[in-house]
Amino acid sequence: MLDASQASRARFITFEGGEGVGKSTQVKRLLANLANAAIDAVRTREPGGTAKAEAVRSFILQGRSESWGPGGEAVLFAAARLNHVNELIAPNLAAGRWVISDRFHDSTRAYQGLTGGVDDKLIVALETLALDGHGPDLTIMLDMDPEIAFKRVAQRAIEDGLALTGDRFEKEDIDWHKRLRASFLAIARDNPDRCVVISAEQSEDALEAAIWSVVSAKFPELAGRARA
Ligand code: T5A
Repeated sequence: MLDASQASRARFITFEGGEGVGKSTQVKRLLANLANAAIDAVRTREPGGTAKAEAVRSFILQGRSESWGPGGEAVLFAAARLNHVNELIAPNLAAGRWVISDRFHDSTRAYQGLTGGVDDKLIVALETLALDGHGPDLTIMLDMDPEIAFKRVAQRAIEDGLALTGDRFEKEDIDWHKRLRASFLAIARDNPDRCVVISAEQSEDALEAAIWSVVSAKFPELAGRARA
C-alpha cells in the first residue's frame, strides 16, 4: 500500500538501448499517454536536455571527441549529465513533474564502459558524481537485433531524403553493436528492480501498449487511468 507521499512523488523514467531501436518514438508516445492520464511530465534526452549539455552533444556526435578515447568521452558525457541533472531533471522532479529521458547513465556504462572498455571504477565514480542521488525509478530497455535496427535507420534516412552518414557511434561495425546489445542486457540483469527489457521487434502500437503496461504496473498511482 502506498502512502500519500509515495503516491504523489514525481517519477523519473529512462529509455535505453542501441541505435535506432525506437526509443524516441516511444518516449513521445509515453508522454502522450501520461498527459492523457493527467500526469504532468517533461521529455528530455541525453546527451543533451540543457543548452550546455546540447553543446557537449554536438561536440561528441560530430566525432570531435573521438581522439579523447572512451575514457575521455565518458567524462564528457558525465559533465553533460551533471548539468542536465542540476538544471533540468532535479528541478522538475522537485516541482512534481515526471521526467522521461531518451537515454541516461546506462548509455555511458554500455557504450563507454562494457563495450568501450573503460574501467568500472571510473564509470561508478562518474555515476556517483553526475547523478547525485537522482537515479531513475524505472528504465525501459528496448532490445532488438542491431541489423534490423540499422535497416530502420537507413529507411528513415531515405524517407527524410538524407544521406546515411552515421554519427560518432553509428559508424562502429555490426560486431561492436552486437556487443553493445549484450552490454545493455547485462545492465538489465544486474538491476532487475529498475530495468525492464522489452523486445523492440514489434509494431510501434504493440510496443507502446507493452510499455504502458510496464509503467502502469510499476507505478500504482496510474492504476485505472486511461492511456491516449
Ligand atoms: N551515447 C549517449 C554514448 O555513447 N554514451 C552516453 O552516455 C550517451 C548518453 C546519441 C549517441 O550517443 C551515444 C549513443 C548514441 O550513439 P542519438 O541520436 O540520441 O545519439 O542516438 P539514438 O538514441 O540511437 O537515436 P535514434 O533516433 O537513431 O534511435 P531511436 O530513438 O532508438 O529510434 P527512433 O524512435 O528514432 O526510430 C528509428 C526509426 O525506426 C522507426 C522510426 O520511425 C524511425 O524511422 N521505428 C520503427 N519502425 C518499425 N517498428 C517500430 N516499432 C519502430 N519504432 C521506430
